[in-house]
Amino acid sequence: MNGVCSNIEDMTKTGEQFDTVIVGLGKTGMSCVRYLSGQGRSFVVIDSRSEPPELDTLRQNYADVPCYLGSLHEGILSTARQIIISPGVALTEPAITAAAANGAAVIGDIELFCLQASAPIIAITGSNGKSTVASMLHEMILRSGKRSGLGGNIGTPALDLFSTDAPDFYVLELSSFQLESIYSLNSVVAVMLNVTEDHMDRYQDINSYAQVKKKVYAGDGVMVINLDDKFAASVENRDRKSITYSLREPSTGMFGIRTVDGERLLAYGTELLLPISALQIRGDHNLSNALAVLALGMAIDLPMPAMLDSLKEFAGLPHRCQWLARIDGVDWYNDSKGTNVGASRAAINGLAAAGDLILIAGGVAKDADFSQLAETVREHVRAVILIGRDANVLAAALEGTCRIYSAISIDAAVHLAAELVGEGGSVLLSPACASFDMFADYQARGEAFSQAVSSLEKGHR
Ligand code: UMA
Ligand code: ADP
Repeated sequence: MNGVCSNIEDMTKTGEQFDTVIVGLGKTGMSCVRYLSGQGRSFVVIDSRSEPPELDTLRQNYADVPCYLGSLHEGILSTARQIIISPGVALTEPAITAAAANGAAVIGDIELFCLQASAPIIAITGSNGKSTVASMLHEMILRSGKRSGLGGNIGTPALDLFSTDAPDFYVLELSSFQLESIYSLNSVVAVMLNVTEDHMDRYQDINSYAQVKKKVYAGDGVMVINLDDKFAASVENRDRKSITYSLREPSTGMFGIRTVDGERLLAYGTELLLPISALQIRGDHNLSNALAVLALGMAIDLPMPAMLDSLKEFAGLPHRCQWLARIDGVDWYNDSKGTNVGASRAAINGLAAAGDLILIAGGVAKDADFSQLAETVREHVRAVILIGRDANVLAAALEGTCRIYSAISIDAAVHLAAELVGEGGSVLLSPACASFDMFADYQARGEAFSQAVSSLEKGHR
C-alpha cells in the first residue's frame, strides 16, 4: 500500500499486514517515525485523532508511510508483532490489550532508546520537579566540562537525542506514562522525587500510580532517595548503593539543610555547602530539588565546586513560579506548569510570605481530589479566580476557604485579579489542572497569561 492517511477500508480489502505499528502521531510518534525510517524499517502509524499534531510533518517528509487515523484500528493492531505506543495512550486501551493478548510486544519510545543508548542514562521521575531537576543536572554536567543530552517528558523526545553524537550522559525526564512501557532501563543513577496525586483519570489510585513511578529504579544503578516523601522513602534497598536527602538536618553521607546562626544552608553531612540566600530559585520545594540534583551529581562524580556554581546560576524555568512583573506594587507570577494539586500547593507555600495572595486556577481536573489544595488555599490565599472546564469542580472543593470568583478567559481573570489584589500583594497563576480545555499546552496557557499581564502593564504606563 502506498500513501499517507488512507482509509482503513483500503487496508482491510487488501488484507495487508504490518509487523510494526506506531500508535500516536504526536511528538513521540513522529520521533519514532524518524528513528525507524533511519533504520530502514517498515511500519504503519495509527492515531485515534483525525488530525494529530504531526500529520503535516509526516505528509511532507514521509509521504510513503502508511497512516490510519480516527481510531485505534483493532484490525491493524491485531496483525502487529511490535507496537510502539505513545505515552498519551494507556496500555489498558481495549485495542492495545487485545493486541497484547494476541502476542504483540507493546513498548514505548524510551524502551527503544534504552536498547540503543551508548552513554549512561540518568533517570528522573516524580509527580513534580522533574523538569527543574533534569535541567539543573544537565547544566551541572555541562559546567563540569562534560557533554549531556537532555530529553524525554521535558519536551525533546528521547530518540531524537540519537541525531547527534553520543554525549557523556543522557539525562532523561520520565513520566509515569513513559515508565509504563519500559522494560530495559538500567540507569547509572535514578530518582523518584516525590509522589502526590496526578493523572487519577488514568490510574486506579495513588498506589498503582506510585508502583509505576518506582520503575525508574529498575536495574542496579545508584538510587537517590527523598526521605521526606513517604512513597520515595519506602524504596530503600540495602543491596543497592543509595544517596539520601531531606529538608531536615542531614546525618553523615546524606544531603540536607543546616541552620547556622539563623542562616539556612545546603549541607552534606556536617559539611556546609552553600547558603540558601545564594540560590535564585525560591521555595522549600526548590531546595528539595537542589538537594536531589546534588545527590545525582555526586553519584556520577561531578566536582562539587562546579555543581555549586551551577546551582547558583540556575534562575528557574519559564512557567514554573516564574516572576513576570511588578505593576503598581503587585508581583505577578506564572506557574502554568502547576498542573496538579501538589505543584500548586508548593507554589502557594513558596509565596505565602509575600502577603496578600490572589490565585488563578482551573482547567481540566483529571479526576483529582482537591481537598488538600483547599487546606492550603484557606491558609494562604485571599481570593481565587477560577477558569476552565472544571471550574465548578474546584469551586465545590474550595467552598468556604476564601472568596471565589470565576472568569471566562485568562484575560478576564487577569483584569479581575488586578482589581482584587491589594498593594504589595501577589497574583499567582497555578491552575492545579491540565490546560487542554482552553490551550494547546501549559506553555500556551503561560504565554497567554504573560501577555495579559504585559498588556495590563502597558495600560498603566
Ligand atoms: N492521543 C490521542 N490518541 C492517540 C494518541 C494520543 O487521543 O492515538 C492524545 C493523548 O491522550 C494526549 C495527547 O494526544 O492527550 C498527546 O499524547 P501523545 O502521546 O501524542 O503526546 P506527545 O505529543 O508524544 O508528547 C509526549 C508527552 N505527552 C504526554 O505524555 C501526554 C510530552 O509530555 C512529552 O514532552 C513528549 O511526549 C516528548 O517525550 C507533556 C505532558 O503533558 C509535557 N506530559 C504529562 C505530564 O507531564 O504530566 C505526562
Ligand atoms: P514536572 O516536570 O514534574 O512537571 P517542574 O519542574 O516542571 O515539574 O515544576 C512544575 C511545578 O511543580 C512548579 O511550577 C512548582 O509549582 C511545582 N514543583 C516543582 N518542584 C516541586 C517539588 N519538588 N515538590 C512539589 N512541587 C514542585
